[in-house]
Amino acid sequence: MANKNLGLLGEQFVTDESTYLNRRGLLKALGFGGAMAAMPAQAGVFDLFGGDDEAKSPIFQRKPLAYKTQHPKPDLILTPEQKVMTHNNFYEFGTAKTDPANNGQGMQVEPWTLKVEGEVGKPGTVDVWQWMQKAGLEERIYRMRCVEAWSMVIPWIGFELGKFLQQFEPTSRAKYVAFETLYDPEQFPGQKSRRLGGGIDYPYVEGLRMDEAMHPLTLLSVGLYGKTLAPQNGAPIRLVVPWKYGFKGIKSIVKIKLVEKMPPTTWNLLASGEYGFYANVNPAVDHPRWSQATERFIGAGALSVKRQPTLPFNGYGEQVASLYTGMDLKKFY
Ligand SMILES: Nc1nc2c(c(=O)[nH]1)N[C@H]1C(S)=C(S)[C@@H](COP(=O)(O)O)O[C@H]1N2
Ligand SMILES: [Mo]
Repeated sequence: MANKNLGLLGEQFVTDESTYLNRRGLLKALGFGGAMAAMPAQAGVFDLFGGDDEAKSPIFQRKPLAYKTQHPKPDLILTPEQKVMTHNNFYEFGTAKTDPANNGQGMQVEPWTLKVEGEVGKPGTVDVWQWMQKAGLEERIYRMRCVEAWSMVIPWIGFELGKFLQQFEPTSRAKYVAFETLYDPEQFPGQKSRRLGGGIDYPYVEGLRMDEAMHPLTLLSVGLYGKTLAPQNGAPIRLVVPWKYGFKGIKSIVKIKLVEKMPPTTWNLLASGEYGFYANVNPAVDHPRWSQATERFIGAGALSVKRQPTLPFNGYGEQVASLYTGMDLKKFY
């Protein structure tokens, strides 16, 4: 691991000297100056600055997509594509931020079938790559807030989950939607080893209440920055729920099941006192081990990594707060 990091950082320093010099200046200012020589082996220290740039340039071929752009465009500063693609959580590929980009490049994402079943009049199987052609894709620029208190702004491409689900004719008994990630230990080293996979019992599962699933902000994403998703971002299809913590955005989905009862969710199964089913972004409810009042926004260049206040519902309160009227959000975290 240390050797691999050394090599990658070496390469990066040669190709992008200005970034390196800036970063060194910043490190000095923060009191890391003397430790520079030891830095390359300590990816964790670089993680302070957004964990950017450590991963190898992706070899995975992303295809350009045709999509409608957003009008008006939200007034948000985008996280650079390179950072969206190299600072990831996808424990199936390992728990370090750069593991998904480094270990995901050989993932077989085509063809891909997505099953929709459960409380629906017309269960079905979707060929995701065919669906991409006819879905009427649109760009959605959303904030993303990870429960670990870092955030990004990502130009997703996708379609509304609600509109997608309608074609399967949900029954009146459908109260929740359960999602499942591919289970394939041959492709996911984290599913082979509990240590690499962060102690999660795979497959990764997630869920939404029916009204959350049908909300027009809720997206099934098949791309970002104009192209199809890379494995590390959840290729070929993943969920994006912008007012909830990032872990709700389950990646590489193979099954969607409409159900009557609240389905189990991976992080809640792992630590129910720390991660609830709802997981709405809420600066007023701290994680038991850290504050959720602020976040580290990952922007362009090491110097733009800045702390900013976290917004209720991640800034989407106007659109979604009404889904939770009368609910105690401290209890239903
Ligand atoms: N299957 C699966 N989906 C997952 C995760 C994961 O480990 N496995 N991590 C989640 C977390 S914690 C976050 S913050 C987002 C990160 O998405 P990104 O890497 O595309 O930014 O994916 C979520 N979806
Ligand atoms: Mo996360």
